[in-house]
Amino acid sequence: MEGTRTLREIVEQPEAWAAAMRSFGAAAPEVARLFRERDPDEVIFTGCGSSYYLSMTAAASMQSVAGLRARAVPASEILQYPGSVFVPGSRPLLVASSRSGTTTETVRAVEVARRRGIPTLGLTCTSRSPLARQADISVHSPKGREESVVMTKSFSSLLLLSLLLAADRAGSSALRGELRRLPVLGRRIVKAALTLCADLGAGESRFVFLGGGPAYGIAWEAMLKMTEMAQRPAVAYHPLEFRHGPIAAVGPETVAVLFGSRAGARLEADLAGDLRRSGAMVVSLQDDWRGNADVDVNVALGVRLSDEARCLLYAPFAQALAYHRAIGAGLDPDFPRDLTYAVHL
Ligand code: F1P
Repeated sequence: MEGTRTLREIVEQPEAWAAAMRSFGAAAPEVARLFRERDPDEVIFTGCGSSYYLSMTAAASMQSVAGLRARAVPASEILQYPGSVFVPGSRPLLVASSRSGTTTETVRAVEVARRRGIPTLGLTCTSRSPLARQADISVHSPKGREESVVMTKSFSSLLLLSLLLAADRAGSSALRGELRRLPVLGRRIVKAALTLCADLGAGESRFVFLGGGPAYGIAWEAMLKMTEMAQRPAVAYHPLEFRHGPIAAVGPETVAVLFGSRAGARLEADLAGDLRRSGAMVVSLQDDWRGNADVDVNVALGVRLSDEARCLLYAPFAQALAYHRAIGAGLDPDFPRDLTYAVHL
């Protein structure tokens, strides 16, 4: 049957998260030593495709919870424009994520960093990979590896590793406690996502994904999933940026999915109203149902998590929506057109 692998891997996510947690726990002392010895004043997260998008969420979370300067940069930029990434005199640490551990740009970005004496940490689903060999330390997502070309459980389990890293750097037992709840919460969320998304957007042709702060990376990942699996036009923006031009192209053929936050709840609710008035079908995901009542589909997760931890639970909705729209269009999500498991240059 079409899409069986992808569907299975979406469902397997909570198990992969639990395994990633154990794996991070085992590696934590070594990671702490690297930070202690090298004392970085900045963390640069990198990767390609989904691994770059998870880096965006990781960087936003690291900086806001640990107060450590952090940003995400596509691995290709490190290769081509290292001078625009690394600041002379600073002490960065590079965190490179890659499911395969073989993507050329990511492996080469680690080589570039090493040549500059920059410490490197790899996050990967493949422990015996060029990335794992190149990086000073690598942390493994043991159940994140997929058969499918598109990244689902690898994305969320690598993201979880990076959030655990942020919680560790922050010394935040609150965030650690939240992350520990995710495997159990995930089972209910994955089921809910697959049910909710079965027909959602089946009649619409364009998708807009909006998320701010840590959810910005999730919005991009949702855009990528829709593009890869369902080959539907999709864009991603920071929520309030959307009024600055892109809203002009919204109409009844548009589904706007808002990955809501606590931090921006009120302004995001106003935006949802404007999107609706522009004719879009508005789907709002947040923790609390009171966040956005005036929308077409109101998904209240009811999980009482911080914006950083809740991001991980948004991923299954992004994946399920793209999966169902691919199946609905007669496409096989397991074999997206012109894509390979990893890009080798
Ligand atoms: C990254 C990636 C995937 C994308 C595509 C090619 O791979 O860009 O996100 O879906 O299939 O590879 P990796 O570096 O995480 O292995």
